[in-house]
Amino acid sequence: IYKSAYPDADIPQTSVFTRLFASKGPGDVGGFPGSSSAFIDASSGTTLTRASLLDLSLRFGHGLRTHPALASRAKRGNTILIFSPNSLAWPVILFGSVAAGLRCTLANSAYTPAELKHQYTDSGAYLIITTDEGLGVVREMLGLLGVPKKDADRRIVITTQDLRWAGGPGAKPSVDVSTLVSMEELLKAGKLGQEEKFEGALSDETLYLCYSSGTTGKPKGVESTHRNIQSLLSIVPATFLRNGPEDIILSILPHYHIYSLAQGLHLPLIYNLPVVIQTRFEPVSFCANIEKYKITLSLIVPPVLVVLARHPAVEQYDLSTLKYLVSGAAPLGRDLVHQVKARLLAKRRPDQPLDIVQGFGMTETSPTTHLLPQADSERKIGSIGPLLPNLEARLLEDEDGLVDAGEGQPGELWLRGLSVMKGYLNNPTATANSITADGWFKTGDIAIRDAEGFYYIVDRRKELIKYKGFQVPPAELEGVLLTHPEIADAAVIGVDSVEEATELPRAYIVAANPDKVKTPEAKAAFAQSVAKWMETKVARHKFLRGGVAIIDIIPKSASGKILRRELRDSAKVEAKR
Ligand code: 4UU
Repeated sequence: IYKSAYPDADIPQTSVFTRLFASKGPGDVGGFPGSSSAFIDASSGTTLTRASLLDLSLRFGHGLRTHPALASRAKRGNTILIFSPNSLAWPVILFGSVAAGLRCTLANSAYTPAELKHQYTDSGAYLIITTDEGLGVVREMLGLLGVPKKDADRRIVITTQDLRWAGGPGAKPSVDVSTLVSMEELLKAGKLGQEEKFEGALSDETLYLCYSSGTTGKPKGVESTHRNIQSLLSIVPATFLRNGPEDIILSILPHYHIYSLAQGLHLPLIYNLPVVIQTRFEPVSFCANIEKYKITLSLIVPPVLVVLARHPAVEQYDLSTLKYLVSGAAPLGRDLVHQVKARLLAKRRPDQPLDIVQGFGMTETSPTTHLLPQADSERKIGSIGPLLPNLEARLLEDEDGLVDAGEGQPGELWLRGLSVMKGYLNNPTATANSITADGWFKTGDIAIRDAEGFYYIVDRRKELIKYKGFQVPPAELEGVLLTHPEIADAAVIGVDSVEEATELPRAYIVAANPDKVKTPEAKAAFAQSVAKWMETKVARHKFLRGGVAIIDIIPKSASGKILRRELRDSAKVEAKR
C-alpha cells in the first residue's frame, strides 16, 4: 500500500455551501472581500462578484423552495437536473440548489432526447433547469416519456443563456416560454434565511450526481457527498494554485463534467480567483479571451494543446500572460507539451515562464487524485504526479486484485480515501464491483509508480473510450447500433489519433443481411450510412469518427464478452498499414 507523501488534510464537516460562502467578517464572502470578482461572462464581460453570487444563490434557493409551482417538490435531498451549456447562470443555479438542500445532477448539454432521458429517469430528478436552447430537447425527452405538455411544463425552469440580469435587463428568450417558470421569477421573491439553508451535520449526504460509465456498461449516477467534494477542496491546496491573487482562470471545459465542476467552479472560490466563463471551446475565441482578460491559467484537455501547438490564431493574439496549464481527463504526450512550450516561449521574455502539468482525476474520486507539481513539470514530464493527501494507492497485476505489481511495474490503480464516491446511485451491483469491501476503488487504469512516487498512466483496462476528455461508453453505442435494422451485432472501441491527441470511437458491425454488403463498394456505402445514422442518435462527442468496419463476426469470449483487446490490436495493425 502506497500512502500519500503529503500530510493528511483536515476535511471540515460543514456543507459545501458553508465552506464556499461563510463570512468571516463584515462584507466578506468565504473569507474574501465580497466585492472581488467571482465569475465573468467571456462574451459580455458581465461580472458576478462574490457578494452578488451569494445573493443570487440564496435568492435562487429561496425561489426553488417557495415558488407556488415548485415548493411542494423542493424537499431536502430531491434532485434537480441542470441541462445547460456553460454560462454565468451555472454557479447561481448550482450553489442556489446546494443552499436549498437539493441534489444536482448535471447533464451534457449536447445530449439528444434519448440520452437525456436515461439520466433524467435514472436520477429521479423532479425539475430540469435549462435554457431556451435546451428547451426543445427537454420537451422532446418528456414527450418520449409520455408526459402531457401541461405536466411537462411543471418540470422545467427556464433561464437565459448568459444571465444578463446579473448586470442589467434579461435577454429575451428566442422561444415562447410564457408557460414555464423563469429564473427571473425565482430570483424575485426573497432570500433563503440562515435557518432554511442546508447545514452539513450530515456531510455524507449526496450532493452531486455526475454520470460516468465506470469500468463497464452505461452511464451511472456517481454519488458525490459534501464530504467528497470537501476533500477535493482540502487536498488540492497541497500542490495547486500557489500563484497568488493576480491570477485569473479561463474556464472552457463543460461544467457538467466533474473536472470543470470541481476545478472551474469550486476551487477558484476557495482561492478567490476570478473565473472567465467561455460557453464552449473554440480556438479563436479561446486565444482572444486569453489576451482580453490577461488569463494566467486554464484547465484543459490534451486536444487544446494541439490548438496551441498548431492553430494560426496563436500568432494573432498575445498569450504571454498564460503561465500555468493543467491538462487532464485523457493521456497527454510529451512531444505535444514540448511543441506548445517551444511555440509559446519563443515569443516571450525569459521571465515569462509557462508550466504545463498533468492532473489525474475521475468522476468517482471527486475528482483529482494526482497532480504534477509545477516544480517537477519538466523533470517528470509525462507523469500525473504523486498521490494527493488523504489517499492511498495500490497497483494490482491481475484483475482479481490478488497480486501486487512489482516496484516500477505496471498494475491496475486502486485508490482509497475520503474522496472516493459513496457509490453508484441505486446500483449496488455496480458499486460492489467497483469498490471492495475494505474500501478500495478500482480505477480500471493501468499505472506505473517510479521510485520517487510519481505515477504514470500507461494503459486502460476498462472499456471506456475518451473523446477529447469526454466519456464515450462503448456499451451505450453498441446498444444504439443494435437498434439499427440492418445490424446483427456490434462492438465499439477507441482508436488513437495522434494528430488530434485523442481517441476516436470506432464501430465494428456485422451486417444483418451479409449478402447485401459483399462488394467493397457496398461495404463502404453501408459503413458510411451507419456513421451518418449514428449522428442522428447521439451527442457530437460520440460520433463514429474512428470509422465503421464491417466484419463477419465480433470476437467474443466463451462467456459472451466482447474481446476488445483483439479488435484494438487489429485496429493498430490496420493503422500501421
Ligand atoms: C490519462 O476525466 C475525468 C476527470 C479528469 C480530471 C479531473 C480533475 C483531471 C484532472 C483533474 O484535476 O473523469 P472521468 O470520470 O470522465 O474519466 C476518468 C478517466 C480515468 O479513469 C482515466 O481513464 O479518464 C482518464 N484520465 C486520464 N488518463 C483522466 N485523467 C487522465 C490523465 N491521463 N491525466
